[in-house]
Amino acid sequence: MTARADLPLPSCPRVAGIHAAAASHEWMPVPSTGMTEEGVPFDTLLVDCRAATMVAGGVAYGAIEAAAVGIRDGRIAWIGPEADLPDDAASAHTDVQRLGGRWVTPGLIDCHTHLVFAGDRVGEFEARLNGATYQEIAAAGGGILSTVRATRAASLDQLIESAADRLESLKRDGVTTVEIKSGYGLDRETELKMLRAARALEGRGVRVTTTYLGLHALPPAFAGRADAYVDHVIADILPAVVAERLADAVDAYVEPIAFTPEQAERFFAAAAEHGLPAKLHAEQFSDSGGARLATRIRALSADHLEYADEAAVVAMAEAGVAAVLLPGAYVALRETRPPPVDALRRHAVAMAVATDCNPGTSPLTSLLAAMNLGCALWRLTPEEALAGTTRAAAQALGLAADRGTLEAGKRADLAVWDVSTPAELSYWLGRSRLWRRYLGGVVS
Ligand code: DI6
Ligand code: FE
Repeated sequence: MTARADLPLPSCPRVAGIHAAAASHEWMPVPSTGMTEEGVPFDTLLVDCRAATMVAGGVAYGAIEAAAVGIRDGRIAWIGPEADLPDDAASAHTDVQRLGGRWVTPGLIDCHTHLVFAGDRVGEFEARLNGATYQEIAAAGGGILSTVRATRAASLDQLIESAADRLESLKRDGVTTVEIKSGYGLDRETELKMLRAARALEGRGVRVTTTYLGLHALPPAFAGRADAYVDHVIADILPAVVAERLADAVDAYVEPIAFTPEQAERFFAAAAEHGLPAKLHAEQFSDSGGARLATRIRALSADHLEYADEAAVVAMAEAGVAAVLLPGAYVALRETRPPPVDALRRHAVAMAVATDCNPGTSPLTSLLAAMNLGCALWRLTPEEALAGTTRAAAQALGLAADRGTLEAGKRADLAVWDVSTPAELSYWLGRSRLWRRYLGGVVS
């Protein structure tokens, strides 16, 4: 195959006009940089399909009826109405695939998970239904700490295999990128083991981004010495994570039962010196200032947000911090205070939706179910729910330039669905209509 870098850039005057059209959100074929229109056919050409591009600002879902998608070198090289395909789009070497009129969307992105852990918390689930609260269980040494004990005891392979099983369930929902956090180790060895397990899952037909959740809970060895634990994380664990390049971002749990904004800020400042962006568990059970911290340090996202007020939302909008909504935890904990969806919408904060898959508060392994719950519980529109697992989820990971919409230049990570409209993705509860997934243009 010809190396893309060797190709001359197009001197075609149409390119400037085409980009201007894209900026005004009209749908036109947009050649990616480096694409020539003469003699460079696509590796793969998808035709006879409808595309929900999820590009914002135009028609609903950024939809293109009778669409075609040209793929080269694992990326989308062209997308538009099939009738506008360039004449030289296909050669004898192009794999032309007819999709039978099905809908193509960006591959889904689960941007907040704790997929790697050992054991389960079924007993706690029962205890909560018998009246105990999550906070009481945590205070009594259960909760996160019980998963920490199980995760410390597990081997690397056990962590990989148990997470791979949950990952298969996400893949059946069309997920092509998953974020995975550590945070059930609370010591150097186990945090590194969790992150290595997460990285190992990259070979299993998805792209993985990893987050070092350095401040999740206080380990018993540091009881009553939270600041000393933060010092330890900064001095001893974070540098080891960085040395092995095991994390793409860092996270902290800001709550009265976990860490203060000041402690989180100290950790985030240290991570920033290593070039790692921040994400936060913020305002899940109380208004503790997590969202305001997220805006102050320009975090990628603030996640949960049930107790965030409008002022926090305004600050998030100004700072470009994405909101990540986690209906699984809300349902599992039988919460009744919804996140401020209306304010987020009015102030145009990107709203992602994720599973928060974890053994304690969100034993949810279906991103499509999270979309349905976001609609049913909080009145997201089905279009917002799909944007929440594509465009907004990419933003929450700092990957908006690379994936999350169907646009020339982005990765050809796609999901193809047997649905009549993209709204149907949010309509079913517990049913995936996935027909096929592409990762880098290859059926996977
Ligand atoms: N994400 C978390 O990390 C915590 N809550 C949440 O939604 C605690 C998870 C746990 O209890 O294991
Ligand atoms: Fe979480």
